[in-house]
Amino acid sequence: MKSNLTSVTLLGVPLDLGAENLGVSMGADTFRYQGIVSKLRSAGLELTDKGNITVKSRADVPVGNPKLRRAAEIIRVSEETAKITEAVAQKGEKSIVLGGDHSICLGAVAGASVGLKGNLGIIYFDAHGDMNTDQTTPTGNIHGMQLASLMGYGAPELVEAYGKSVKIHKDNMLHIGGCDFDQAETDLVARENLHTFSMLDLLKNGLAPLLPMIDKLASQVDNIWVSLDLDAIDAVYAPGAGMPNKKGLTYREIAAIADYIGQKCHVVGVDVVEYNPLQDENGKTAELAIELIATFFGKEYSWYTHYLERNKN
Ligand SMILES: [Mn+2]
Repeated sequence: MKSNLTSVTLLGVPLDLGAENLGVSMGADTFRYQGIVSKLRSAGLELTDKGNITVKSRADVPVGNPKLRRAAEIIRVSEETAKITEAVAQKGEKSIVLGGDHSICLGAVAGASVGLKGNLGIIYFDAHGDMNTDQTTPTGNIHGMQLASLMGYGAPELVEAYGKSVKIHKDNMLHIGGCDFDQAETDLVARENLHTFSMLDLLKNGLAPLLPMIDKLASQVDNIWVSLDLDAIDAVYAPGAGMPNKKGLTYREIAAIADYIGQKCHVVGVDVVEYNPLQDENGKTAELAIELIATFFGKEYSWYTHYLERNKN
């Protein structure tokens, strides 16, 4: 019985200092209110809720360097997060990390990478590139920089958070759902030959070219982290995003991609970020996120599975 269960640690990081007041600091606790723990347990994950990392409130955190706003507290929180995801990864177990804004991904992935000695790739769903650096950022907000930082590009204090190693080798990154890259991000992708599958790629060619990209990543590394910015999903399905997106992935697209990842990849961690409960509609964004987390781990949670469960007899 127990062998069918997957041990997973759930952690909340109510950090919104990487962005400008997007209402995302309540994300993790709202997921709990929505029943994430019992719902994922019902999908077959042996979940332990570790609670939240403590984060200073915005009023108590100086902006500091305008090109790396509030970096000191973000790095402190990242390192606290990383200690936990490192320990989980070392035990061969899995993590779910709930934001917060997308800068929480920096520590979550850094810890998992250190715990797995760098044998980790990332599949990164986002409308935006999140590949600015302190040199290129138009805003100074760190939630637009962590993907670059994880690959070793940008300010040393972010790149070297939780150890000097490059956390994700650039060939082991796959970005999906982009529709709003800054020019500097487009330039970085071209210069470094980074792997991206944009909304334009999807509209031109359908999902067919994405599947071998996922297969290739899964053949290069033993472990995959999935980072889900809810703004990758169309606002019709995910209105509760920090920056709702009218050009995003539809339900059937994100569900199909998640299903493929769940079948083909050894997913060791998932973060879900930029959830703004104030903009959600009847909790439907949270419900979709819970379903997608289960799917990334190769499990099933949806109204349909519960319908089947209830009608078993
Ligand atoms: Mn993002």
